[in-house]
Amino acid sequence: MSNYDPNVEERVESGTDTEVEEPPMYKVMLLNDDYTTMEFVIEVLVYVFRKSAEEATRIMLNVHRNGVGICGVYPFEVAETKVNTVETLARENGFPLKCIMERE
Ligand code: TYC
Repeated sequence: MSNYDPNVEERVESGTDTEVEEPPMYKVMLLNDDYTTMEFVIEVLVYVFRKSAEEATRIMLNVHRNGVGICGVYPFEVAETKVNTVETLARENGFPLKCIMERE
């Protein structure tokens, strides 16, 4: 027979107080430079970061004026893929555009 007794409550130890851990998130940022065209940066923001043309223009101008700007915040592997895609597209098109990621 089993030892199951419906009158005995068992406690489950979860190990931590927090039941669900959120994954760490990473900001993906573009850096300004003097050679990449504004049009190319907007295309990258629309194609890679799925921004509207208006939002892409706003982000591009923010980077152009301030030197750096956030394109989005993602889990590690999504952020890493976007950084690699931006840098690959930039090199293929002869631009020095830099894209970096930083833990939030
Ligand atoms: N500064 C560039 C220009 O005047 C435009 C630019 C914007 C480049 C954003 C890079 O991440 C960048 N052509």
